[in-house]
Amino acid sequence: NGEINNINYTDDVISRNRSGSLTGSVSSYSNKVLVVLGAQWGDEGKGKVVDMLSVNADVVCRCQGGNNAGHTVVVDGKEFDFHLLPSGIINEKSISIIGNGVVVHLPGLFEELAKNEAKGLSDWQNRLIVSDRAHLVFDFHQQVDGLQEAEKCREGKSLGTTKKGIGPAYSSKATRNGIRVGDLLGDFNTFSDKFRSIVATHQRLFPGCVVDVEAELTRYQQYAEKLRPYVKDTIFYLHSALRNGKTVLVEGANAAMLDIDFGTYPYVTSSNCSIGGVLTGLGLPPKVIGEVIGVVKSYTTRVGDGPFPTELKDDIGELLQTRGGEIGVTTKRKRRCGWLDLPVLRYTSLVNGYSAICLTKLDILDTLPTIKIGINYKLHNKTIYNFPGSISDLAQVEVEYVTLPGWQQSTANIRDFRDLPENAQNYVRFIEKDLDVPIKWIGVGKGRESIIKYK
Ligand code: 2SA
Ligand code: GDP
Ligand code: MG
Repeated sequence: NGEINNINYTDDVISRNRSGSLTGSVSSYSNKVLVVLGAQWGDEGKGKVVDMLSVNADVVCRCQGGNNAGHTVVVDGKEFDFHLLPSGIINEKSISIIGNGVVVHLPGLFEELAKNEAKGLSDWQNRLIVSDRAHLVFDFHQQVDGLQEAEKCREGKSLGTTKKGIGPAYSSKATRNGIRVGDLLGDFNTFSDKFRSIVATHQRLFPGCVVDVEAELTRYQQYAEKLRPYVKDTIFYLHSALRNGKTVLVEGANAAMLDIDFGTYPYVTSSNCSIGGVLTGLGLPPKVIGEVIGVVKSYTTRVGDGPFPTELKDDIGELLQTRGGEIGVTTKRKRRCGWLDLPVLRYTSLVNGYSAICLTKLDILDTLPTIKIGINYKLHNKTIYNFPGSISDLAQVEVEYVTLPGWQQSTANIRDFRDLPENAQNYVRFIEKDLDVPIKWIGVGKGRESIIKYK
């Protein structure tokens, strides 16, 4: 009937916009878009933060990445992991959008829906929208991801990708050979031609890539019909929602240090995981962006290869890994762990412009007698004030630390900042003062309820 969740989505609105009565200006939107972004190398706990904020959101969107992401939400002790679906899908009152900047592996998407349905996710059929402009990730992209990694590994230069085909799919997009959701839903013969051609291109480059083209086409013909009810022009939908006073929340995937432009290139993912990706991945102008919440883990983790200046390859690193349950949600790889790195956070704060921070996993530091924080990088014995763009410089930096006293008591049941041990309060204040961004929430456990509202 042209309405989803009371958001008008009729041609009528389009034509009225075109004739002038509703156009104008995005400045007339009464609500600004709320954005949640990872401030380090990912897995900061964005899923939990989005779940918390989605309670007040009409629409929750993913703007980039694919099912490389793994976002955990724990509700009443039940753990959900999301990869392509926005974590807000759990909230029965909000619409979930997979935006044009996302790369979508359809078998993965339907598997994820089925898995979560079995865990109690309901009514998603009325709440999921996928952009017609989103690019598809095919199984052959995943194969190529594996083949490229194996080739790099032989040269000792692997990236440690999730092998979900993300790099190859964004490559297809950039070389203009990609196939979009809209292509799949259009004329199937045209889609088939495109598919045959993209497979041939990949097989020329990677003779080891095996594809049963006819079987894939049959499978995708079925996916087309399965997907059709959920596909829309999400750009228009989102603007209609905003025009109608709806609240929109965006869930960044991966994180700023994995951003293809600003991260530790080439040890990055293939999308813009920082604020720019929110605009290009959803068709939103900067004017409509409101709060940008940086999610910061109280220490640092990284999964995959690449430089990590504050990494701890000792017992403390091991302790953070075990206590923090630092295991990849998608690949089950152990995450590398280290101290909090302020040069990283100052840098990503510049790029993303955080208006607030959510500091997660403070409880994981509960048992430590002392806690270090990386405060500066030195390169060739000189303090540097920018974040090195060169990977070889970054691999050579020496980190200067401050050591703060730990609190050695459990924070897991604390819900008021004033009840935190003094040393824990000081740890939080130290970070806040350095970054000059208010810390609004502090995470002290996995569950939805384990959060301290600070400011
Ligand atoms: P890719 O697969 O091409 O995006 O990999 C490129 C790099 O990006 C890293 N990356 C991630 N880092 C942290 N978390 C991610 N999601 C999963 C999780 C990771 C997992 O939530 O735990 O399960 O391993 C994620 N996705 C990509 C990746 O490790 C490479 O360094
Ligand atoms: P995301 O990719 O940023 O959404 O984060 P992941 O879900 O990949 O990893 C974060 C992990 O930390 C998950 O297992 C969460 O359940 C867990 N988590 C999130 N916040 C907290 C917290 O404040 N304390 C503890 N102990 N665990 C947390
Ligand atoms: Mg994750």
